[in-house]
Amino acid sequence: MDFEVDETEMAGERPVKPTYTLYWAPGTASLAPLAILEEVGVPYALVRIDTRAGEHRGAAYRKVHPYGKVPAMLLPDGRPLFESAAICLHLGEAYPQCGLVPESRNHDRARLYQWMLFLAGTLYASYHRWYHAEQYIAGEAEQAALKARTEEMLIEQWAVVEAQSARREWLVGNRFSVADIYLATIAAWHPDQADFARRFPESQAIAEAVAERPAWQRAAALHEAS
Ligand SMILES: N[C@@H](CCC(=O)N[C@@H](CS)C(=O)NCC(=O)O)C(=O)O
Repeated sequence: MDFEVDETEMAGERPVKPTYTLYWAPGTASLAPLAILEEVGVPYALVRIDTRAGEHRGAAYRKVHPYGKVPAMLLPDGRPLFESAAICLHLGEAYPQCGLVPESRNHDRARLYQWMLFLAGTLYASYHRWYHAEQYIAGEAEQAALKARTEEMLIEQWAVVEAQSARREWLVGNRFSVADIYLATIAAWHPDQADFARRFPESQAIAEAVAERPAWQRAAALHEAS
């Protein structure tokens, strides 16, 4: 099975050949690397993966993502990279002039890794369990119980982020970074957005600040239009 590569110039007016290829699907964490590509302003191509049709499980896609998940990315040299947080961190580090990651010798860089892994490994995993309880346990009652417990865990986990963001404009070192983009991506998955805003006003403020950025808006428009 071959994928249709959309070489539409997504990065503004630059008439250049794409260097990155992002494999994406609506409603997934591909929004985060897409927003970062837009922030950085490098040319890229998009390949939409039809997860409903099971395209992500096919042999062709598994050459890009061996575990068959979205997102994944081909780097300019053609090598694949998967795990949304790794893609975000790599893009941020590849363009230090854009300031999306703190300097490598700065302690804030360590904090950035901490929050990216917490968001991706802990919160993302909880949302996955909440939305796809059937992948974790059989039986309707068991799934309902798992979801209820996961909702409690989500509250506990966001409280950790919230305590860190209190009185700070951004999550890491008081400057915008890939962690804020990742936070906004994950926060949008919360099943009750009003409750989220009420419980976690600082995290909500970060998500809203990210949503004001033109790069985010271009990326979100693509995700939402699909
Ligand atoms: N840890 C991975 C998780 C990727 C993941 O679970 N992606 C979901 C979409 S949010 C997916 O591909 N689901 C399709 C499936 O599992 O069938 C990442 O951050 O990239």
